[in-house]
Amino acid sequence: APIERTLILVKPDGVRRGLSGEVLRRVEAKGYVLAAVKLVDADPAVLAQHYAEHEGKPFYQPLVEFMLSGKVLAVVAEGQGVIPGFRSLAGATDPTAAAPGTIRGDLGRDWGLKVQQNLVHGSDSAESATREIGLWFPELG
Ligand code: YYY
Ligand code: MG
Repeated sequence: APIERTLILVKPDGVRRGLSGEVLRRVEAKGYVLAAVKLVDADPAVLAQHYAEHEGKPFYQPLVEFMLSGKVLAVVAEGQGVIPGFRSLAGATDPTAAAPGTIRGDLGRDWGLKVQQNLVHGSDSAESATREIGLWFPELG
């Protein structure tokens, strides 16, 4: 089987708080390999496609605005089981509920108001990973 790859984003809250390195450290410590890393200003068209499944939900517009509020670190990581593996490292979507030991559980600073500020994104399936890597890293195609 080809090496499994996932798309990781360190969101603007994580970049602003200087946690990019801490996220990459946890990914590498787990044994995953960094295949591509770049710091970007998210393209609104890429974001719209990235979050297409959430269009129309109440949190969609604030989420997109938040993702445009600062730099995003886009990462392709690879390794056996990296798609569910990074979701485990990230922890639950809501940092207030995320378990200790996870990125969101250890480092999250949300107290119920801004679930979108949960530091990281990780692809949720092989199909999502392929799609999202194509969106954020068209040059890898
Ligand atoms: O995959 P994951 O990031 O854990 O959560 P999703 O359900 O895909 O939602 C994407 C993104 O949207 C989430 O990371 C934060 C934000 N969000 C929100 O602001 N409010 C919600 N009630 C649900 C999700
Ligand atoms: Mg998701």
